[in-house]
Amino acid sequence: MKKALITGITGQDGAYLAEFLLAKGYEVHGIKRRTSLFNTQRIDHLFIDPREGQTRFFLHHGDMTDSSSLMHIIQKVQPDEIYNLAAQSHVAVSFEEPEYTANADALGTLRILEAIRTLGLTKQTRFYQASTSELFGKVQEIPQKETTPFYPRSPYAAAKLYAYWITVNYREAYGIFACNGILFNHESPIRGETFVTRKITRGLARIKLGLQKCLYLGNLDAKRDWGHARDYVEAMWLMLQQPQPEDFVIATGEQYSVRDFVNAAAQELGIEIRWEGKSVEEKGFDAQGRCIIAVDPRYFRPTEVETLLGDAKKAREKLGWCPRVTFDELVREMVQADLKEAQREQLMRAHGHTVPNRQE
Ligand code: NDP
Ligand code: GDR
Repeated sequence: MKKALITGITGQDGAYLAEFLLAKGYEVHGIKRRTSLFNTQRIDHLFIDPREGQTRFFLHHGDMTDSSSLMHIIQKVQPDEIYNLAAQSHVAVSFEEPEYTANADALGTLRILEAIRTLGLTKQTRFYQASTSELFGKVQEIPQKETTPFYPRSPYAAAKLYAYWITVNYREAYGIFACNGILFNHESPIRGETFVTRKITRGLARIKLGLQKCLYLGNLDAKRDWGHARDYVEAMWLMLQQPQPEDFVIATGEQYSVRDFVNAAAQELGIEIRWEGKSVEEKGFDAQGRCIIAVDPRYFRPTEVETLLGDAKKAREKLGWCPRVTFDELVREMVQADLKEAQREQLMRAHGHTVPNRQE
């Protein structure tokens, strides 16, 4: 039985990847960090207490900023594959916490690679690094592919740039089977609530049910290439099954603006939006003339990535990978899940329960 170790298992991709690998018959180990409240909601359905039944799913406490925990876990598990998904992954937050972001995202990657090397696992353990389309930042070529020059535009992207190159370097220097997946944005119903897609589907679903008045957003003109996380974790696995370690762009090849995403989600909910104004003054009104979308400059970034569009030709040809879920299907799945969530919230309120009114 193959053993996989996933850092960032409690995140969106970690949850989908764990499910995927368990279905493939792997023994799956995950690293979670200690938090004062439970942080395992996305993977609770996979957990079986080993004292109560047979399981192939194990969690270990560790942190990307703590070499000793990483070293200890890797030594104990002796994994065939490591998927390094853990990161401070929010671009806007990285401007507020640049040093921590560099520590977790850049040095954290080095710590794992060093553990593989010093534990003598260079021939045994294959390594996947969660690289990102944010590396392209201020784009130098359209669409972006593996050979497009990088131009990071945030502390997050700069940290990921280090992680990208240290992965390449450990591959070349020590012969580690190490791959960078340069993944474009991928979303799902379990996407973090503060990323723009989930913020939109959750916000509009709550507006539809009268739980929220207005959704405040930043740059509506930003364009992204959005896919579904379930499709993208399969590409991670495929990269580690190849005869040679290589880096791959994973993307849909289709691009939409944040405003397009709002329109698509609103349509799915039967909300008609009329847009008025430009830039910071832009607003979206519903059929009753109520302002339900407004721009809040608080969400603008000091340096923005305006447009990203990927070309996944290499992945198509070498991995046989292509996305299955279309943009409309992605939006529909997210909207329907958030509508259910909002209905649950509405019911709780109707029965007198106190529900926090969390809005980003
Ligand atoms: P999430 O933000 O959903 O998950 C991040 C994970 O990393 C969580 O499990 C989080 O733990 C964990 N983590 C954060 N800091 C630390 C730390 N110091 N030590 C240990 N664990 C830590 O991200 P996604 O699942 O969306 O993304 C997975 C990876 O892929 C990330 O590296 C991201 O940067 C990258 N990526 C994502 C893309 C996307 O569109 N989703 C596109 C390209 C790259 P906790 O749950 O406790 O917060
Ligand atoms: P991104 O995702 O920065 O691409 O990083 P995010 O959803 O945060 O932003 C996408 C674009 O939407 C604009 N935007 C807003 N963003 C947020 N979060 N909130 C808003 O209110 C808002 N309004 C407009 C942003 O300015 C941006 O242009 C994600 C993360 O998952 C990274 O970890 C990953 O590496 C990249 O995708 C690929």
